[in-house]
Amino acid sequence: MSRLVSAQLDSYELAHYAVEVPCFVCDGGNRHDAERCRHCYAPLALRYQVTDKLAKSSDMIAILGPRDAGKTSYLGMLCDTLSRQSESCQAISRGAFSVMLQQRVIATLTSQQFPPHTSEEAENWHWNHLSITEPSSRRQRELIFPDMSGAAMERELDHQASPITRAYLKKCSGAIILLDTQRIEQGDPVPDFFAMKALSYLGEFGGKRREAWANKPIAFVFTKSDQSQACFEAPRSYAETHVPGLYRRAVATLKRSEFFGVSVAGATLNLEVDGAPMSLPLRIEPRGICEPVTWLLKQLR
Ligand SMILES: Nc1nc2c(ncn2[C@@H]2O[C@H](COP(=O)(O)OP(=O)(O)OP(=O)(O)O)[C@@H](O)[C@H]2O)c(=O)[nH]1
Ligand SMILES: [Mg+2]
Repeated sequence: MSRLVSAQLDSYELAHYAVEVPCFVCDGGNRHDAERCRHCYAPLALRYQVTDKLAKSSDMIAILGPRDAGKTSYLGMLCDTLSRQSESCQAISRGAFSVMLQQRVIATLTSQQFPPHTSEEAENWHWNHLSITEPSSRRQRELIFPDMSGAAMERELDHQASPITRAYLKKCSGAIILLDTQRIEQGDPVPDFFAMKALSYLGEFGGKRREAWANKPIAFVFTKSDQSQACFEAPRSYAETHVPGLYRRAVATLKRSEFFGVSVAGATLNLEVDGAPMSLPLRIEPRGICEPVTWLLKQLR
């Protein structure tokens, strides 16, 4: 019997590590086998998905809103509605990571709770990559957006410190800015101030005409509009009356903007648990969920 054994030489595998894979979001270099970008923590799979032969033209959308604005609830419901409906826009999630947000949000809502706060750590954020078909035009488009933490975003707007956030916002083709109707109804000026700060921040990105935010479409979405019938029925005049600072700025500086009312819950139960306010959805009754995205898609043509 021979004492010789044959061992496979795997050193050629190391050659892969000599070539960096650029992240789709921030263009930072990464190892080919990394799951998330080591700079901005976006899934590296996005890079492969937007360049494979299945890919159609893809746009990144910025989703901006302060903490508790209703981003996670809205985005989870949006992905779920788009993936189920057959008449208007239909969406297919690209990559298993794109189903996570939808799955988590629907699971918490069906257990009659709202989703927990999004972690401030970017490595825990859910990213969505949707391939959307509009049956009327049979056009296909891909939208990519993260569900970011409102607290992290508020910090970013106040300090404007992160080059990665700037790189991400520069690459976005449009934005959805969320305003909390419940807070507006309570006379709280935070939603108005946050949206005005976000517009000022975006306005600072100069560059070529196509890159300037004044020319990009921005949808202002009043979340929790189950709290005000007026907001749901006439969101533009609601904005003029209740968030006048933002309304004037949007009309004066943006070429393409629109206002929408959306809600995920039909009715909520507001409690106080250990001195902290808590809200539970009594009924899941999504309204106006797809309209902001349908409008954005039309603007992106
Ligand atoms: N009435 C009503 N309340 C809602 C609705 N959607 C969300 N909420 C309330 O808003 C809270 C925050 O919702 P989230 O979706 O977690 O908000 P968020 O913007 O993701 O918050 P952060 O992750 O902290 O940035 C929930 O806990 C609910 O109390 C809605 O459609 N109607
Ligand atoms: Mg959230």
